Amino acid sequence: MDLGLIGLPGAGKSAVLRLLTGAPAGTRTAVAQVPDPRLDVLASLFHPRKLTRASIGLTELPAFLPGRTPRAEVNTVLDLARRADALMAVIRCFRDPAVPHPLSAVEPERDARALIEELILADLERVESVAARLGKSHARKPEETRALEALTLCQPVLEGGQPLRGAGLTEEQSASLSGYGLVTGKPLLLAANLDEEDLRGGQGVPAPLRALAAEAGVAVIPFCAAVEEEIAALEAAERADFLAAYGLEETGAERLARAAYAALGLISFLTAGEDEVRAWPIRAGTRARQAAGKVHSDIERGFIRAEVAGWADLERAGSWKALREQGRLRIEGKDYVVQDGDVIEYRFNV
Ligand SMILES: Nc1nc2c(ncn2[C@@H]2O[C@H](COP(=O)(O)OP(=O)(O)OP(=O)(O)O)[C@@H](O)[C@H]2O)c(=O)[nH]1
Ligand SMILES: [Mg+2]
Repeated sequence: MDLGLIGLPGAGKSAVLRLLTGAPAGTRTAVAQVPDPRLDVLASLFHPRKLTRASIGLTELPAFLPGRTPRAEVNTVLDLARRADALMAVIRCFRDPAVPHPLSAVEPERDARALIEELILADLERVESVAARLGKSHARKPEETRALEALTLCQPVLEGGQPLRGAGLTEEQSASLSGYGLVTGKPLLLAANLDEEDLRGGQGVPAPLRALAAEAGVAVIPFCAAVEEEIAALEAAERADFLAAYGLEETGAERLARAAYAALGLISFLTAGEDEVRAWPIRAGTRARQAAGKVHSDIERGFIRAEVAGWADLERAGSWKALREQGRLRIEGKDYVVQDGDVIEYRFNV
């Protein structure tokens, strides 16, 4: 699963990529591990040889200035955005005059709105052209007829300046459009790159940006790239003190990675043993047998049952054995809908 980072020039996209992935400057695509304190708890119980976190791909898309960047360049960015599973728009909120803003004044709400409108416009153009082409076609395939019906629903939504995300398309309608490269149906997150003072003073996300996010129905995650760089350079012990001084429980990089994971529609089930403690990304709603296939296709094929514990129950019990003795281990069948934070031991036949 891949997250595309979009934004105006100098908003802090590269900083986000660097902070979440640890990749050296200049890298445009890298893998971010998703922080999960539950894994650390399990690791302290099982002392595994290996700890494997869930990961997501991050790609920095080239910057563009809505309304100014030539159309062909914007289209290149949009093509990259179409390949992402979700988008994170990095919005400059920090004022530092040493870093010039391409539109001179720092106005986060304007930048975010311009990006959102650009994406809506791109979809509208696409919807119009595809609908026109399919409408004229005399040899329309059944799936094209379904797509045309869905496009007819999309057009007024986009014309009204709204993204397809909240348009109430059924899963079937969305699926019929999946090959047409629409971007506003993808999950979107705003990452507000704040000034250090705003982070410390607790002012947080500027009110107009917050209002826009609420209006657009998207989450906005505050962080400060400059502060994050400082935190990244600290030892673990110093890090906790540093965060406490800001009144924070986790770093901005952790918040961003977690929000991205959630935006991608992913949750984790966990496996724990002496060999490995690991988080497995699945889509919310995945059933036990299908989830088993993530671990190994043999387990999916030979599935007998899943032995499931909430990670917190396992922590309280201290071991699988104690948990079993206390009768708190749940036995679930193939159709059990796996929950975030379930620790699972699969029983299977090969
Ligand atoms: N003062 C301050 N400067 C920042 C902050 N975040 C980023 N910068 C600076 O802003 C500049 C741009 O940051 P980048 O992360 O390169 O931004 P970008 O969006 O990748 O920029 P382009 O790829 O050139 O469009 C760099 O000089 C950063 O050091 C911040 O929180 N505070
Ligand atoms: Mg960059």
